[in-house]
Amino acid sequence: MKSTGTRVPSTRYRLKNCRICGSTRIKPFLSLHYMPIPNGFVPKKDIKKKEFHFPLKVCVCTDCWLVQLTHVIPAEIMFRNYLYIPSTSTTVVAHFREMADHIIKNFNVKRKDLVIDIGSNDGTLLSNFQKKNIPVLGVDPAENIARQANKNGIRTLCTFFTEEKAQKIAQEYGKAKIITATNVIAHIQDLHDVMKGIALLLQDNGIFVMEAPYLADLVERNEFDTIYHEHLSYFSVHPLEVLFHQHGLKIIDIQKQSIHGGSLRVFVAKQSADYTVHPRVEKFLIEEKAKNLQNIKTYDDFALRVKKVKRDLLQFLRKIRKEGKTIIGYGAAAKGNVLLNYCDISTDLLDYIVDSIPYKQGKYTPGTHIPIYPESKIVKAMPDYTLILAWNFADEIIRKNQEYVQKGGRFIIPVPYLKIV
Ligand code: DWN
Repeated sequence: MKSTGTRVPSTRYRLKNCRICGSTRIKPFLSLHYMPIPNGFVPKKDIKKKEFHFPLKVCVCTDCWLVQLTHVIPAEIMFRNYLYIPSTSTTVVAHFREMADHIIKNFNVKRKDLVIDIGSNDGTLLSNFQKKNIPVLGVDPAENIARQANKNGIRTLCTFFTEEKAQKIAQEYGKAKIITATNVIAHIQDLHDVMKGIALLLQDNGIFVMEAPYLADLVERNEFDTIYHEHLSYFSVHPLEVLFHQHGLKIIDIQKQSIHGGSLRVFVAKQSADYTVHPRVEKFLIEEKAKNLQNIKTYDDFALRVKKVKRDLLQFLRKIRKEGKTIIGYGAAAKGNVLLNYCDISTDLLDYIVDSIPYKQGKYTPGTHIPIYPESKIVKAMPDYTLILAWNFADEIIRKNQEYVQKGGRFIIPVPYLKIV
């Protein structure tokens, strides 16, 4: 059953003010209880070592309506040796190719322009600009991944992005025509420091392009397992507008993206820059009001649905287990670790998990200590059911496992509601 991690007192790391507007009117609405850090995979040799569990709770600021974590775990604990590699997914590789092509075409990026990616990971996004002879620079704090990116030929600084670091980059490399940040702004503790850095590093007609999971999708699709210690903020357009305006920036366009369970791609320029604001921006703001994202009842109702998702999943897993069925997990994702720990699912229900990332294979999941094997195990072992923990890649995973399906294997998708395929 669930490992008894060492609980860090809930008085530590507690948020006192909204991270965008500073308000103290922040209302908690969902607790996922105590949780290990989501990418804290455990090597076999450390399986008996102390594992710290931190409170995982979300609250909403009733002034700027930013949804955010109530406890902030220091970035040093989470990002110095990081195990998430985007290039393991063909979905993500294709997504980044389309993103780079869109930016180059729509903002007339030339071979003299510098493109900087904050949280550049293994350089997958930047490689698309570099292939077109556009100068690139990655910035990522994970030593293991920055080393890999440099080996891949993507110039990468191994550091957290801060205002001070942005000054140094501007002096050494010049100002950027494009700054990108995909699935990283939500991870940032001091949003104002990073925004100051972006504002000073951007050329006057430069564009900042950020992508982040969209709060409206998270709430509508019950994507509670995307709430984890890496993600400090859960963005909607309204609080982003509040944030950007504080730093002389403006949203000029927004695109909805299906990646990671539903994301926003937000295009930002300096308020002084000569870009018109696309009508889509106002449309998003109107839709958010219509979806009651600025109404506390929306979040209380979401919390009730999360409890139903947990109940339904556990009932089904226990039922088939009792019938003697074999069940495994697919995708040792950070979100998967949240679901497993919140639902208290361990080797009592899942025999093991398969995953494509070599860094994770041979390790155990944090908190629940389920062993992780290469994907090839699934067809050899032919478990009766496979719970897709990386449900944001369900199509890609099912597509690549047709032999398992044809031999009678069944997939379980846990969110937005329990589905057996
Ligand atoms: O914001 C973040 C999102 C974008 O990615 C980061 N904080 C961390 C990370 O979250 P995650 O760990 O939930 O990421 P993924 O990409 O949803 O996890 C997918 C997992 O599934 C990876 O460990 C790789 C694995 N996988 C697999 O085994 N076979 C993925 C695919 C597509 C596959 O075919």
